Amino acid sequence: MTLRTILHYPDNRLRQLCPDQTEYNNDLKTLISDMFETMYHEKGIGLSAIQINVITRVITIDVSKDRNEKIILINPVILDKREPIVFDEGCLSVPGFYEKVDRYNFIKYQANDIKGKLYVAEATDLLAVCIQHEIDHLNGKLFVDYLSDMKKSKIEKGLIKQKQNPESSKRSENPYIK
Ligand code: QAP
Ligand code: CO
Repeated sequence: MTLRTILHYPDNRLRQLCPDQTEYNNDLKTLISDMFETMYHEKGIGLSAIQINVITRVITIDVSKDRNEKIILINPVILDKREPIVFDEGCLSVPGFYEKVDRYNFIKYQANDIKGKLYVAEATDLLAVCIQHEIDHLNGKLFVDYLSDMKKSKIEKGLIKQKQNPESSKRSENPYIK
């Protein structure tokens, strides 16, 4: 179990297109357990491997109140999406900033499990939005890319300033955990 460092916007390493995860071995198990440890430590509900600088299509999620419902998505693909909604989103790679993003409130998706077995499932509400957000990461996309240039550059400047003066980086609680 190892806490990994999370990359922060505007780090260009977050902009890579991640290739499929093809090996289902102990390295993958270690990656996933480190991702959950890091995600829980940082009070996140979703984390993609690329956020800890591992360039592969692996996602960990837990949107439950009690933080005990682990979801693993490997090579996820959205098969169907319905019910457009606007959702106020944040990201562990964009700490302290939240903005509205257009998403879908229902998705059907496929993914591999930790043994490589393909499964199909449906998700709604926060889980559905979280999966859409995390799949964007696998394609090098961040929620700030949906915002106006003005909002985006404000966030970029804020995070660069925060890095130069780390005492100002007071991390708030994640408001998505009810
Ligand atoms: C992505 O985000 C997400 O700014 C996961 O100070 C977000 O876990 C999907 C976090 C919203 C759907 C809806 C952010 C924690 C965590 C922060 C997160 C912070 C502390 C964000
Ligand atoms: Co994110």
